[in-house]
Amino acid sequence: MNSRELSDLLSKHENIYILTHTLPDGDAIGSALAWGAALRHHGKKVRIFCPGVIPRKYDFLPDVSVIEHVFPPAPPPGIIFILDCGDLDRLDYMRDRVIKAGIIVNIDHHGTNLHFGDLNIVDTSAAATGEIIYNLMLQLRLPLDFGISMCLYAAIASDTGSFKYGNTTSHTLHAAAALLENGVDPALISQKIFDEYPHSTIYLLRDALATLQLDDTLPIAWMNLHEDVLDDYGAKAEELEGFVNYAKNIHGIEVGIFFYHTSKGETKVGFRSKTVDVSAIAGNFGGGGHPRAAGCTIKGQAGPDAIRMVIQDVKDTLVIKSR
Ligand SMILES: [Mn+2]
Repeated sequence: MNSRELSDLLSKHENIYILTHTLPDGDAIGSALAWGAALRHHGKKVRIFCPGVIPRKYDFLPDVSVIEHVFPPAPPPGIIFILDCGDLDRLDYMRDRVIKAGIIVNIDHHGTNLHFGDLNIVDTSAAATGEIIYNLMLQLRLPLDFGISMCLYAAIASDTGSFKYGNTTSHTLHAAAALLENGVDPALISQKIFDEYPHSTIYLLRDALATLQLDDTLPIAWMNLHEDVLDDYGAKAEELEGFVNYAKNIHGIEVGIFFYHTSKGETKVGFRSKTVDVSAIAGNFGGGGHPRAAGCTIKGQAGPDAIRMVIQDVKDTLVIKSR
């Protein structure tokens, strides 16, 4: 049982380092803050790290300002919790320091998780890492106060698209119900996470939709944007989150793809699908994720060639699937 090993480990260590992934989403941030608060209340010395800017829409989460962006070169020994990361590359520039820093506990729900930890708590049936943290807190009898409940609710609401996606299970809803009983305001959280955006976001969306293309024969739709456009509007890359769904949600489309060409000369690709396993397609390009939501980065290519290469791979996958 994972929780037994985990509680043994926790009884032996005072210093706790919690990390989550680059381009953090609500699950990454909410899970890390909740787990951090739970262990801090349990008497541990906790530090939380993220190799990326925390989007401003999460400013309402308690203690979000404690998240640090530089991992120390030689921190006092302790337990390193890596949350919501399928592989260590998701730690971006922090990776090399982190893997030398101590015992790694990998807590994640991605089907593509590489089990890189000394202890791996990987539950692919969980809708969110926040749902796993919720389970662990019950198993370890750690109290769920209002702040922790809010962070966990934000985490679970994020990864389920407000309980709309197929990953939502009865257990997910039981967890959410328990969090609401602790006083969480679901309307406030969905407004903060889903329903508010800066002016720049809507201009970016307009420009992205102007590039929308549908394949002539196969149910694939895609859009692209270049980082230069973001600079024009003073926008941040995090504002692109969710754009890919406009392609996927088109009636009759199976796979929606969003291509983001960076000034560094690479293309970040986001896939969403209705039934096709896009984590396998992302995997062909060194990426990963979930069957219905995945991503990869094409290094050294930021233009039509990257798009052609990926679209061809998606087409091949759909043709093989239809046979
Ligand atoms: Mn997640």
